[in-house]
Amino acid sequence: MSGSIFEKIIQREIPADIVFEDETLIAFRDRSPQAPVHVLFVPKHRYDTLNDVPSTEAELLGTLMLAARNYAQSIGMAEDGYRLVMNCNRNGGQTVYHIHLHLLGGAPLTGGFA
Ligand code: DGP
Repeated sequence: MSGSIFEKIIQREIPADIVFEDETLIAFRDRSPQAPVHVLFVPKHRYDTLNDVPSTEAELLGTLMLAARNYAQSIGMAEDGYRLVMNCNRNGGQTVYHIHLHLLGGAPLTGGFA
């Protein structure tokens, strides 16, 4: 399959507002923010959906969550709270087929998130 839009961001082929990066993942602001803070945490190794992640990669999923938690803490958002979301496939509202964790916060979040 051809490169995902997020692989293009990782490769610096298209611009993004990157807030964190290490050898495992990259985090950048969502281009269509659904909250005052809306950052995507994306593993550099691509899996199309959560369904494709083998159980041997449990650590990768934990790493994504902890990176999002750490970022929320670093910007002073953790005490007030935030939401983490990973959409899967059509009914989950997934539009980019390269797994990513949404971090949403900065204001009270009411209702759902799609
Ligand atoms: P999801 O619906 O869970 O697949 O979320 C995909 C998100 O990715 C969506 O909120 C919009 C965001 N997005 C899509 N393309 C780009 C892009 O090129 N740059 C940035 N920064 N965000 C993007």
